[in-house]
Amino acid sequence: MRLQGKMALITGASAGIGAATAYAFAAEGARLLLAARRAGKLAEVASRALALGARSVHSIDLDVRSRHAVQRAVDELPPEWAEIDILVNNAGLSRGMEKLYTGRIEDWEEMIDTNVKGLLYVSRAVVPGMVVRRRGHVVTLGSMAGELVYPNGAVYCASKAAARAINDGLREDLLGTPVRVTSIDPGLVETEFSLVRFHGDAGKAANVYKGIAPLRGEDIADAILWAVTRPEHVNIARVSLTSVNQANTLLVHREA
Ligand code: NDP
Ligand code: 8X3
Repeated sequence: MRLQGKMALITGASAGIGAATAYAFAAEGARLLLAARRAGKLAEVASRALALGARSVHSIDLDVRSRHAVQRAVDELPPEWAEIDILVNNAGLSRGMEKLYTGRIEDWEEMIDTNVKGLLYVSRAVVPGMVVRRRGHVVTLGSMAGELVYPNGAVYCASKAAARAINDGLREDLLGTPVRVTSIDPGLVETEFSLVRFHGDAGKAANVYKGIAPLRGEDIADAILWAVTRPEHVNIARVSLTSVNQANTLLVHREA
């Protein structure tokens, strides 16, 4: 029960890493504020989190791309949900695998609006309260893709390189406060990520993980839980993790 008395906002909690993090935090007795666009999926995650031990759960239907909706959602939280101790900036996606000179501009906009602008909007809305209360921890999902660009993925990789810079900048700007800032940078994790990337093409999505033992959402949740349960004077700047079959974004070993 290492998160008893703590309240966490998890964006993108309706699937994948966000849902797994909700379950991991629930098992440690946290109060959970879950945000995403698919209310039905969020309700399923909420009820499982309660069954796993979450002290209480409050769900918000939120599109992080909408600056005003994000600020309104945070401003209008019921008083008992207003004091966020842990923010997990997880909402994010990739769209398409295309050469830069032929890529769909709509895909680029969706990635940049979600992964970069959404990250900024949520952080801008939540972090001031942490500074005033003199407690808080911001955990952002970066990616190996933010460290090493792979072909046909320039815009997604650029969005994660931006997340890395934002995270580092936030840590610098919070120096002198007790608020901690952590980047979690995974390699391939089997979630809905590739299904979303390929606009629902399940065959293409399955090929991404073919012949490897990919990371699971639970593995990433475990790293997040570790980072947020260190002693209060310890700031984990970055956790970089891959499956044993992956060395970096360009080098993956697949069994025949
Ligand atoms: P999933 O597709 O399984 O989950 C993505 C989550 O983000 C969903 O809950 C989705 O909810 C939410 N989301 C997407 N767009 C928005 C939006 N505009 N507003 C609010 N919520 C949104 O993917 P993952 O769990 O794998 O991805 C989570 C994070 O981890 C992302 O930031 C991703 O870039 C990062 N990551 C993933 C890796 C992987 O290989 N899977 C590796 C490295 C990093 P809904 O659709 O209901 O809004
Ligand atoms: C997700 C990992 O390599 O599919 O950030 O881009 S990868």
